[in-house]
Amino acid sequence: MSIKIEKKTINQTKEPKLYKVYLLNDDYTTMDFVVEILCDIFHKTYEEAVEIMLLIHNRGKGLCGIYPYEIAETKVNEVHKRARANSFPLRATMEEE
Ligand code: TYC
Repeated sequence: MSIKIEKKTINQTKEPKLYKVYLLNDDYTTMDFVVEILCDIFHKTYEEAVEIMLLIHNRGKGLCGIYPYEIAETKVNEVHKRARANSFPLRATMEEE
């Protein structure tokens, strides 16, 4: 008598890689503008936005959100477009999680 053991793959669906989006500090972008970006593009509350902005100001960079590749890329582009339109040098970066 033999016992058959069937190997079954429980979950073959692959999760998409996620990317962290950061804002970087600089000496020229106003604090108010960064707070506005965090509220409008990253959907933070005003209080969260102020906290993240101050962290960036004090430590050099700060995490704004974690997204699939294309959404992260769109956020970075939106930040740069809006910064350029307002003549600020504000930069965003993305890193694989
Ligand atoms: N350091 C800027 C200032 O003193 C404020 C600032 C905060 C700029 C966060 C960019 O991502 C940034 N006006």
